[in-house]
Amino acid sequence: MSEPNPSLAVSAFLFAMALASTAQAGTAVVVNGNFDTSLLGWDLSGTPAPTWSMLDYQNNPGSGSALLSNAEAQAGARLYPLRQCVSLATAGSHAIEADGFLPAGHAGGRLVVSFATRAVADCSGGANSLGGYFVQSNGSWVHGSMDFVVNPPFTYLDVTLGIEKDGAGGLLSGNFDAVQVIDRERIFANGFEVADLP
Ligand SMILES: [Ca+2]
Repeated sequence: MSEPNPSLAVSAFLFAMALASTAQAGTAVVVNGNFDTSLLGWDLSGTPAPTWSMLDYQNNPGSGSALLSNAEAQAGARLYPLRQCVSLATAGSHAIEADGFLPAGHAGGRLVVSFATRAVADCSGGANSLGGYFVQSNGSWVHGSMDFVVNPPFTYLDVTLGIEKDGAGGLLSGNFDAVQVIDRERIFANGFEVADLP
């Protein structure tokens, strides 16, 4: 399914760097989930292809987002233009979060976050925990989150970001930003929650 990717080596490097920098921060590793300057680290597919956008979910001038498009002829079509296989450091309770934006007054449709835990490092093979959720937006950024459990050896998370269009024809485009996986076990272990109590 994947085509040869010249940025694979760079992605692997960034992945290793991200792993080193966030291993103790209570979050698992999504590479370039904030889309600061590009879509590096994500596998792209579909036509029109996803592109990088200057629009950031917090209006950060130093970051952007991923712009997904759906121009399918048939009604009710769902595409998954972005995918990433994430290696999770630990088992147990996690959450996958993302922020999404669709323009005000857009044709019917929504953004979609789907996930599955898998046992193989390239996210091939069967799934264990799986699920997903819609991000319904109409002119403002909307936050989405869903909990899931990692059961060894299914410690690789297959993350796909999609866009679903209700009508036939036309074009629906929307943005994803701030895609992250929260390691809830690690957060509890480090006492971050306790520190936040009054
Ligand atoms: Ca961003």
